[in-house]
Amino acid sequence: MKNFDSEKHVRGESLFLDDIPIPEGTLHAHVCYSKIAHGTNLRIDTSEALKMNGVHAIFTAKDIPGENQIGNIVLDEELFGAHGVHFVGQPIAVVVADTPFNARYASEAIIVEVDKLPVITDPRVAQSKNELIVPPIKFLLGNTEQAWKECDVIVSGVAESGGQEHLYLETQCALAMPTEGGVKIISSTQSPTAVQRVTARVLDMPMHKIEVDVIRLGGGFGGKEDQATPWAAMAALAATKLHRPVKLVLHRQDDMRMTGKRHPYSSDFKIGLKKDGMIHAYEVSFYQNAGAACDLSPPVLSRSLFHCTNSYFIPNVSAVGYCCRTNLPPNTAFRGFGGPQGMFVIESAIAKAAEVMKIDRHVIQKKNLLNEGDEFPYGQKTEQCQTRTSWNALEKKISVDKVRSDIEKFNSSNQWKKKGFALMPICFGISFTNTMMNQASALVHIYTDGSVGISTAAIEMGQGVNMKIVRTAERVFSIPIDWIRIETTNTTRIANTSPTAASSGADLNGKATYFACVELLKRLKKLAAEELKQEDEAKIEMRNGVIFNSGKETELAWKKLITVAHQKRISLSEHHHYATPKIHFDVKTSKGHPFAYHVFGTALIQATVDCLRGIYEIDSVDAVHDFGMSLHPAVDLSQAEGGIMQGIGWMTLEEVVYNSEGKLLTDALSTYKVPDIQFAPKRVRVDFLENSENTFGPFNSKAIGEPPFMYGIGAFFAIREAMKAFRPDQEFQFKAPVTSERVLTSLYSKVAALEPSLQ
Ligand code: MTE
Ligand code: LUZ
Ligand code: MOS
Repeated sequence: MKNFDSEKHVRGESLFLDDIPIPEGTLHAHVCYSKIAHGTNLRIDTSEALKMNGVHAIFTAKDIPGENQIGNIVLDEELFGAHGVHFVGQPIAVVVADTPFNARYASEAIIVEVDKLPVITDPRVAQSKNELIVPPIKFLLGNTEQAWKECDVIVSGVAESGGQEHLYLETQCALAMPTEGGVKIISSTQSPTAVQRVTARVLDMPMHKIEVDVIRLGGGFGGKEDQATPWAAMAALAATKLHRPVKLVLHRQDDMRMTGKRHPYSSDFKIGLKKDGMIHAYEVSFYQNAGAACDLSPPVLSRSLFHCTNSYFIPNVSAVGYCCRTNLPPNTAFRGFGGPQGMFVIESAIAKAAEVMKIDRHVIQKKNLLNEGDEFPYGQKTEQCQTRTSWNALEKKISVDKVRSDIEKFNSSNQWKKKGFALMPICFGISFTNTMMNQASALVHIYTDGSVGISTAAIEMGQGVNMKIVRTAERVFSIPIDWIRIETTNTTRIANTSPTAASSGADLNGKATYFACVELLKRLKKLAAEELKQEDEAKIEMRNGVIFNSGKETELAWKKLITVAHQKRISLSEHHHYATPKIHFDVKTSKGHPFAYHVFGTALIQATVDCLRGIYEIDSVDAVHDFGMSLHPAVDLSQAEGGIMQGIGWMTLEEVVYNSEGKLLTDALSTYKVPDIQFAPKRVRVDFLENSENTFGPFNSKAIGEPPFMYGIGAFFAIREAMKAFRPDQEFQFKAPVTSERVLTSLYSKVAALEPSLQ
C-alpha cells in the first residue's frame, strides 16, 4: 500500500505553488527587511529604488488600507515596521517589479535608518527586565514544598535546548490575483483561514472577498502554521493596489533570516526522589525565547508545561513558564510545539539524579512510567495507557541488559571510541490545547459518473493526510481508491478552518469525512433497498463497487446506483462538521481534559563517539510505537522515521546561532548543518505496538505527525553516556545541540589537570 502521491512526486508531476503557470501580467515581489535588531524613529527612503529597472511600485506601512497588524493571539506584530524595528529580518517594504531579480536588486537601494536601541537576545535577561509577552503560566500538582522534606535525594540543575530551522524544501511563497472586488491567493500555508483573516484585516475587506487556495506544501513542520501569512498578505496588498497578479517567493537565505524557528529554552530544574528511585517531586522553570512578537509562543510554552513530566507519574509538580520577548525573529510552531523542550528538561533531571544516585538512568525511567488512571499535572488522567506495554515490548525485542554489557565490553576494549545508549519513552497529548481549535469539516461530492471529490480543511504537506482521507472514504463506500480524489484546500468550500497542525489533521478531517460519507452511504443504501425490493436495509451492502443483497452479488453497481440517485433527485453531496467530543480546559486553573487521547512509545538509541575528534555516529534506533490501528502503515512508518531523524537533528547537528547584535550567523546550508543520509542511523527499526485500542481516533487509529520527533531526545543522552565513559570524572552540561564541537570542548576542558596521560 503506497502513498498515491509518491509516483507523482517522483515524476515531478505533483503541483506546488511554483509549478503553477503564472497568469499573464504577473509581477514579482521582494521583501526589504531590517538589518538592525532594535531601533526607533524609522526612516525609509525608497526614491532611488523606485527609479530602478523594472520596478512598478514599493509599498510600506503607509500604503496599507486596513490595519498594519498580523498578530493572532496578541496584536503585537506589524506587517511592515512602521515606527521602529524589533529584529533583524523584520519586513519594512515590498518591492514589486517585472522580474524576481529586478525586485531583489532594487530592494538593496532602499535606504533604511533607525536610532539604535539596546538588543536583547537572551530570554533570562528579558525576564529579568520584565519583558514578558504574557503573564507566567503555571501548572501545579500535589504540594512540592511539603514533598521536598520527604525526598532522600534532591538534585537541581540547568538544561538548555536550541532553536531549529524548519527547512521546508519549499520556501515561503504566495501568488495573489485580483478578482471582482477582492483577491484570490494561492498560498503555501498550513492555515488558509489565518491567511484569509489577516489579509482581510490588512486590506480592510470582508473575509468573503478573499479566497485562499492551497494545493500542497513542500513541507511545513509548523513553520507555515502562522508564518505563511505575511507573504500572502503582502502579495495581496500589491495585487489589489496594482490590479495585477503578484507572486512572492522567498529566497532560501531570506527565509532563514526573516522567519522564526523552534523556540530555544533555558530551564531550571529540581527533582526529588526516594531511595528506591521513585520520583516524588519536580520543580521546573522554563525561560522561552519567544523573539520579538507573540506569534504562537504562549501555546507553545503551555505545551512545554503539558509535557513537562513526559511519560512519568510524579505526584508533586510545580512548573512555571516565562514567555520572554527578545530581539530575534518571532519563534513559532515546530513539530512537537514545545513538547520536546519540556521533555528534554525532565530527561536531563532524571539523568542527573541517576548520576548522583549511581544507578542507570533507564532504571529510574522505567520505575516511574505512568500507569492507567494516573493524573497529569493538568488534571487529565491516563486512559488506554501504553507506557509500560511499549517499554516491555521494546525490551522483548532488544535486551537492554545485553546492549548495556556489549557497550561496556566495547568501551573497555577501545580507548578512543566510546559507545552509549539511552532509552526514550514518549507520551504526547493529541488535540490543540486550545479546545476551540479542535474542529474541522468535509464536503463530499459524488459526481454523476460515480467518481468522488472530497474537500476538507486538511493541508497536504508531505505527511500523507490526503492518503488517509482517501482511505477513510474508501473504507466507508467500498469503492476503488482511484475513484476518489482529494481537492485543493479552499476557503470557499471549507470555511473557518483550524490550521493543519497539532498532529490532528488526519483525525479531525478524517472524522468529518467519515461522517459525511456515512450519511451519503445511508442515502444510497436506502435507495438500493428500494431498487432491489429489499425491506431490510441492513441486508444491503456495498463491496468494492458492487451492491450485495443478503450477501449475494446483484446487477446494481455503484455507478448505476449513482445514476439512479441523480434521476430520483437525491442529493449526492454532503457537508459535515466535526468537533472533538469531551475535551475542555480551564486556563485559569490550568486543569481539565485537554486531550482526546495520548500517543505512547519507547525507543532505544545507541551512539558511538570518536573521543579524539568529537564526532559521533548514531548507530541505531529501535522503537516500539503506539500507532493505534494504523490507517496507512506505510505513511505512518515514514512519519515515524522522518520525525525521529528531525528530532535527532535538533539534538545533535542543528545549531541556530545569533550574534549579540541579533544577526543570524547560520543563515545558509553551509553554516546550518542538517542530518543527511550519511548521518542517518545504520538501523532505524520502528515496530507497531500490538493490540493498541484507540476508541478516540478514526477507525481506532492514532495521530502520528509529531510524537516520534521526541524519540530523538534519546540521541543526546546516548552521546552523553559515551562521553561519560571516556571522562567519568567530568560534569557535562545539559546543553543541546551536542554538536561535535561541543563534544570535543567538553571532553577536554580541564584535561591537563585531570588526565595527565592525555598531555
Ligand atoms: N511530514 C512531512 N512530510 N512534512 C511536514 O511538513 N509536518 C509535521 C508532521 N509531519 C510535516 C510532516 C507536523 S509539525 C505536523 S503537526 C503534522 O505532520 C501535521 O499533519 P497531520 O496533522 O496530518 O499529522
Ligand atoms: N498548534 C496550536 C499546535 O495552535 N495549538 C496546539 O496545541 C498545537 N500543538 C501542536 C502543534 N501545533
Ligand atoms: Mo505542527 S508544529 O503542529 O504544524
